[in-house]
Amino acid sequence: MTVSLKIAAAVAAAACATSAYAQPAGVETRQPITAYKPAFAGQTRAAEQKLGVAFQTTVVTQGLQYPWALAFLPDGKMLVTERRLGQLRVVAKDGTLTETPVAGVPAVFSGGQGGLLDVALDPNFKTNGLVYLSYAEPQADKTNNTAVARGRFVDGPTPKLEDMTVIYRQTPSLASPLHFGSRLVFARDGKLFVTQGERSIPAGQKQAQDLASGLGKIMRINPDGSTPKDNPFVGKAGAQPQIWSYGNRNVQAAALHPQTGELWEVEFGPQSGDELNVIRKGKDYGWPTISYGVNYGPAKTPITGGETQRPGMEQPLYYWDPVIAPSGMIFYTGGQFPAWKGSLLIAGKQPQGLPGGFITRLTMKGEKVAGEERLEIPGAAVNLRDIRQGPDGAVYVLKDGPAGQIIKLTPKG
Ligand SMILES: [Ca+2]
Repeated sequence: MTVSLKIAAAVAAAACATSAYAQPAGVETRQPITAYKPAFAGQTRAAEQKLGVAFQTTVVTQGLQYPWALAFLPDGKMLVTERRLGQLRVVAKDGTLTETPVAGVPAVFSGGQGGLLDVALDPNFKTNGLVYLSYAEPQADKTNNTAVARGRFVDGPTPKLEDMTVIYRQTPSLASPLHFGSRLVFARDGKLFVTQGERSIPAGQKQAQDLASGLGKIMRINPDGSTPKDNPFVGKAGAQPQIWSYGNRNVQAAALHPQTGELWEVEFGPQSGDELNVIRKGKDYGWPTISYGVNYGPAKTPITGGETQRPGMEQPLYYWDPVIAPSGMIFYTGGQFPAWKGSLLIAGKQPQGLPGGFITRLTMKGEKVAGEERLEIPGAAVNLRDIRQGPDGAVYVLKDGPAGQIIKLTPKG
């Protein structure tokens, strides 16, 4: 080791010693925003695990406006939501965009984080043609809420959704342009999970702990919108029966675990405190009572009482401080990247001041994060909004913004 390297190592060690806790050599080089201590070893800043998988990126489609979600049709085509325009687009396998957007999509509230959000196919799509959309729904009194509608997809030069029906509406509606969630994930038993937000404003935030409110909850419904009888709060006086979990902040990333079939999610924290959670029946995920984040702004004021743990409230499996802006996740199970098999891939964004979007890759050992890696997506200097595994085993990401793209990752060489 040269003298200069020794000095650099000593300086790095000194920097570590002054931070809130001993940091392993993780991928995160920024200082933590908070001084909070993790509840257990490895809950944040796991060791970096560079698998060194070489991949190339190909732009499949450009000319999308603020794309937010992607679903693969059985024939290899793709459905993509354009959030702000409230449009659903059909993209051919070769990337060609059907010029006419899909007709029959419900009207959306498109301010702030609103618009047309997730798109999901019915598990029996091949026989029933049903497509589900989540979106920010405008109300006549200027309030809005997350909603889910479904209809039968008919493809062609002028594609359409027939018999569109709203199957779920979050209540109460609030006048807020923020925190709509949402992802739509079908469980193996055919039930539909709807992830949501708490609408961000104080009036909504506190309702995340209130079972009489639909804000800050993950819902579980039947595909026709009715309530499964085995939901945890069915029959509990005053509780909304669709609730599966509560105390969730704003969930824009969710996927089923390929082995256990359980719902996993990554939710946005405030200023730091993005979380990875396994979502279990009737559990309280703590927001806004406990959090590893602080309020926005240089004062970093605590959320509620500045607590990170409380009995009866779930700890995240993992958290990020500072944030990674998680919006979309998959467990990779494909054949194109054998080294990534079983990894959790999370779409995100570089922190302010740094160029490029990135995918956070986590190696899981059961419910422990055993290693973290960041995969840079060149040229995507805005949020990556969704990530999906294609039928070909390639990884597809959506680049957000007015010049949105579908970008495909395949092995290099
Ligand atoms: Ca939490």
